[in-house]
Amino acid sequence: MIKLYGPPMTRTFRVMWMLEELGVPYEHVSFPLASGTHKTAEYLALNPNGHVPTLVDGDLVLWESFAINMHLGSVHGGGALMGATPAERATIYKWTLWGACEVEGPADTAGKLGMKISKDWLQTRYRILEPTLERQAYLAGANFSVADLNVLSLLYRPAINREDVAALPRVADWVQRISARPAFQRTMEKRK
Ligand SMILES: N[C@@H](CCC(=O)N[C@@H](CS)C(=O)NCC(=O)O)C(=O)O
Repeated sequence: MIKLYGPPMTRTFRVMWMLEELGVPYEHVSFPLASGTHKTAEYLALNPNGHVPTLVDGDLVLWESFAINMHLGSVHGGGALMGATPAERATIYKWTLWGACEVEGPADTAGKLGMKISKDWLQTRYRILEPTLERQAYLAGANFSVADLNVLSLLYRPAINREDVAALPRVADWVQRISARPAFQRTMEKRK
């Protein structure tokens, strides 16, 4: 059985949500970060970064939450969440890397330097989503995909305030539609 390490209030949340969307059973090894479990030799053997989440799927040990989600989307649920065509799959990579490189990375670095990211900065980033969501219902096309899950999960990081996208109509509507998904709601319950 798949094993997922990490507490729900971290990026582990997005992997829990992905597993819930796919209906894949898993063993959840949760611990408070304050326990330092993710810095023990045993854990570092799985993930030398000493970060969460880590996923163990048979012989495969994976870290990097977005990579984990793309792996899960490729091997489970008939690949339905990883795009129907090579172009959709490439678009999923695009949005996922955009989330990591253009939003989460800079926001985390700012936090580590004791800087608070501004509403303007966040809006500039999220405004990028508007034209795509004007043309189509979801980031990679007509259907919900890993791209939506990965990018929306950014808005559930404590450093990023969801209210900041309220002025972007298409993004706000997309947030509302996706947050209403039963798998998302079930995962939020587990986060409490
Ligand atoms: N890029 C990595 C970042 C992982 C990461 O920084 N996780 C945080 C929790 S959200 C963590 O492990 N923090 C504890 C620490 O750095 O000691 C990913 O997406 O998985």
